[in-house]
Amino acid sequence: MPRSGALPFYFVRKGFVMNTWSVAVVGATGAVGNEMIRILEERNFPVGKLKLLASERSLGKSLEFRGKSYPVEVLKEDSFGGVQIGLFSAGGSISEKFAPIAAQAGCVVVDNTSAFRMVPEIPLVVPEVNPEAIAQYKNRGIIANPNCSTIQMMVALKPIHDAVRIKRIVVSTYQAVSGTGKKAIEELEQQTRALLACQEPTVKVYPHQIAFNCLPQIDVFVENGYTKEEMKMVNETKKIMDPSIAVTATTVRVPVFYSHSESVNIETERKITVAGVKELLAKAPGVKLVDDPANRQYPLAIHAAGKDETFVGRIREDESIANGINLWVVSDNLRKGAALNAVQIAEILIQKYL
Ligand code: NAP
Ligand code: 3JM
Repeated sequence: MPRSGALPFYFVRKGFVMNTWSVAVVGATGAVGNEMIRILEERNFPVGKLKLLASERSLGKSLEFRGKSYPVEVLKEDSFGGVQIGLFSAGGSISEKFAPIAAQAGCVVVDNTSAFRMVPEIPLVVPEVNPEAIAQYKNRGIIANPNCSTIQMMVALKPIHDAVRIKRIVVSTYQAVSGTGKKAIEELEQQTRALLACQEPTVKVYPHQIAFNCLPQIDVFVENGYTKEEMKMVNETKKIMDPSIAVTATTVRVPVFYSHSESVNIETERKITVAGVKELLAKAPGVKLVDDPANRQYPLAIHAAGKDETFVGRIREDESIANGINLWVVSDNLRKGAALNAVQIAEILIQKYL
């Protein structure tokens, strides 16, 4: 039952009763918001009323959902009356201000930003890993969606951790520009065109040119010399999977449009063979094993783009230590890394809790 007393709307269709929900997408015109709308449609989420919210810049725009056009409305403090589920992806400061306002109005917020991820009483959820944490939505009316790079790593590592306990993770990421949003997608395209036409590229979104380059900086630097993105991977992994796991990360932006790739090295308490890891991952929820080096088959960003699974391959024993494994993990950062994970959380929420 929704906390607000805002009752779900029941309607009868072709002889059976269906329960629908009033949903708001905050940041609907953005890269994540757009994917959110597509995934709600694809998965046939029981949307009754749909409210699309963005900034004044989007006033007058409309977006399609199930063949119908919906106007984009300006996000305001009174936007959440009667809304039961809010899918937020308009940036951290917007979530900090508006998620508590929405929760107060009785809307359960699934927040895609880093604003609430490390707040102890707010659950941080990857449905394949810790779906039981969703029950804690009651604490503040907010559920946090992890960072994209953390999500795909958790999906791949959870079965291994359950089997042989992971002690330490060393991860390096190769992250797509779509993780930064629609302006960054345009910037990579424009810089690539400019450079191929022997013109000066314009550098606006990133601190340096991203086309034909790799930037070892994602988000801002913090006091310990790491970036905030790197520390998100460290802290979120501990909160989602196990606080005793040691994690160190290097996060790199690469000139790829969609899908983040990761080189992941793990040290485990008990020995596991490559065959053992493959056996576990072949049946792991949300994972697709692509590991056939003889035929040059391994996960690729261009193949993962537009897909729901987390692709894992290049599984090798780390011969430099007793119990070590290397893996290559690739997933669509806007889907499993953001919108799909949020919609999966909302699905569990309505099936089990509301
Ligand atoms: P984007 O393409 O730049 O889109 C930003 C969205 O936020 C747009 O809809 C924009 O509306 C809206 N917005 C900006 N300022 C606003 C305001 N003052 N009031 C209302 N709406 C406002 O960015 P994105 O890639 O979709 O990412 C958005 C956020 O999602 C990020 O900042 C991040 O916190 C989060 N994110 C999370 C993950 C994850 O891994 N979970 C991944 C990517 C992003 P206009 O079009 O009107 O400007
Ligand atoms: C702000 O690829 C990326 O840059 C990560 C996605 C992202 C995030 C996030 O989810 O951690 C982009 C911009 C954030 C944030 O901190 O909310």
